[in-house]
Amino acid sequence: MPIALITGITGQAGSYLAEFLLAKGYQVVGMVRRSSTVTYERIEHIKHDLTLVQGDLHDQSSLVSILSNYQPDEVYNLAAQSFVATSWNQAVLTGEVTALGVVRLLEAIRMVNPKIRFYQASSSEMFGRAPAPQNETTPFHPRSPYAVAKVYGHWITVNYRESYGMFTVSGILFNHESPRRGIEFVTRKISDGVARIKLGLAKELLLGNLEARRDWGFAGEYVEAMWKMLQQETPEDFVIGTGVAHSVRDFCEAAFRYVGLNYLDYVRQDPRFMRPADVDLLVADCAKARQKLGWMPKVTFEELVAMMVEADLKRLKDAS
Ligand code: NAP
Ligand code: F7E
Repeated sequence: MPIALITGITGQAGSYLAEFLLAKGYQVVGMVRRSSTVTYERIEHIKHDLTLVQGDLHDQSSLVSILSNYQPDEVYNLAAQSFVATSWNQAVLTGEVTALGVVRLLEAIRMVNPKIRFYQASSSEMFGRAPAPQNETTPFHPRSPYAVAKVYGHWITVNYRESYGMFTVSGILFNHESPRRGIEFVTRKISDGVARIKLGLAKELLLGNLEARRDWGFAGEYVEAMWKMLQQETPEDFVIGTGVAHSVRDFCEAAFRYVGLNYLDYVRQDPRFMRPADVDLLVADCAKARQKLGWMPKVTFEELVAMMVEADLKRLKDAS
């Protein structure tokens, strides 16, 4: 039975990846950090099939002992301070976890077993201002402390491959969303806001930049691409997205329309949600993933919006 270690297993993508690998017959070891409250909401339904171990990307020795104790064949590094807006308020912490956390894990792998296959969760945010569509050869122009940290994570992953011949790959994923998305990210903030307004629990929805355009796909499908990257004969980096961009305004329009409302009656702009520097347009050219991995997303933008609004309506109705 192959063994996979997932850091960030309690996060959105980690929970889908764990489900996917369990279905493939893996023993899934999940690294969780100690906190005063339990953060297993996204993995509660599969918790008994997982091996959960305490560790933290800040703590090198915890990484070494997890790798030594469980001897994984594959490591998926999904842990990060992943919220872009927070990265301006906690720039040093973001660098510690999202950048240096990667090299701590790579060093631990190099020391314990350099044959382990390693996946790094890189991000389309690294492209920032680079002209769209973006692919594996597009130069980076990061626009936030988060994106800068991810650029370090990307290049150190490439560097360990080139320096030590290790099987390390960087998956450059564009925004992926789902009903399990953190509530502060814009898609989930909108789906939750729409559901609250529809159910009479809120009157308005406060947002920042409505014109930013993103390539939004369904997280449940993107985890297969991560796994496929580690099954290749040679390690290479891949861009993963849908190839279609929509604005935050489009997302609002579609989500409110889904429940029979007009977003213009409820959405207000609030400067508190504007960023010091934003990214205007990200859209993936994922021709390489299509050709080499045979990976293609199926869930459309409209289906994603509907899935997220439905899930929030159900959650809020069940809670009332
Ligand atoms: P997420 O929901 O924010 O999950 C982040 C995970 O990292 C959580 O499990 C969190 O644990 C863990 N974590 C944070 N700091 C840690 C630390 N110091 N040590 C160990 N674990 C720590 O993120 P996601 O959306 O699933 O994204 C997964 C990865 O892909 C992240 O690296 C993100 O930056 C990257 N990425 C995401 C997207 C996207 O659109 N979602 C696109 C490209 C790349 P707690 O539960 O304890 O907080
Ligand atoms: O913002 C705008 C905001 O926070 C998207 C992370 O998973 O994907 C994610 O980063 C856009 C930005 O995601 C609000 O200014 C407007 O232009 O949902 P977001 P993100 O910054 O794209 C990448 C690929 C990652 O790697 C990251 O880890 O929406 N926006 N009004 C708003 N954003 C938020 N959060 N809240 C608002 O009220």
